[in-house]
Amino acid sequence: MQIVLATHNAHKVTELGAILGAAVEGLELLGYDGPEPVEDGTSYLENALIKARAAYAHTGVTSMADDSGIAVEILGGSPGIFSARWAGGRDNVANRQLLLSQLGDVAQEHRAAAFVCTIALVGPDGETSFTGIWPGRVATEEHGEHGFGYDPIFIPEGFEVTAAELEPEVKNSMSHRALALEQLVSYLNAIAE
Ligand code: ITT
Repeated sequence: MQIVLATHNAHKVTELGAILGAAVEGLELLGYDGPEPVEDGTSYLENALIKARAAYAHTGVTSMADDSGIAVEILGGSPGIFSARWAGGRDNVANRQLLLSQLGDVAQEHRAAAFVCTIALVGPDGETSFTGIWPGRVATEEHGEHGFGYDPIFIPEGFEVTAAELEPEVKNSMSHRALALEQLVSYLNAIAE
């Protein structure tokens, strides 16, 4: 079954491919020349559906989109769906620095956060979606070189290092993205039977 991965984020393409154990192709590689959807939804699900519907409408191929972010408890769930542009642009370094400064010297026990990933699948059989949540806390400073986005300031539950200090295989075995994708794979296997 061919599935278009409706994302321009190369890190998502790499992680989804590694989790699936298969080569997956994002929009760039496919030479996508369709319209860019406006992500103006009010939830991860709405935004994931906006991206997957746009890719399916243009390509006619079953399309999968990932909308994700980091939700910080003491900030009422922010940045949440605004994670990509938290500092105004699409600058990961600025996003991380802003979040660290917003938390300041808040104590460890009040720095709870979670990565959230909703994957939407849109195709001729309709629409479905799956969500994965990876709990942890926000670090006080950046550590690690792996991963992307907020990984250098996210300490997953059960660890004392950031997600960016974990080997990619470790992150990909337990992340919000892995949890959402596992459900999607089970769904695809079930409907293929
Ligand atoms: P597409 O919309 O093209 O898929 P995007 O990067 O704009 O790419 P989102 O709108 O879903 O994707 O924004 C996701 C934000 O959450 C962005 O700031 C990421 O850096 C961050 N994020 C998502 N998953 C992450 C992960 O596994 N590790 C670190 N940061 C992550």
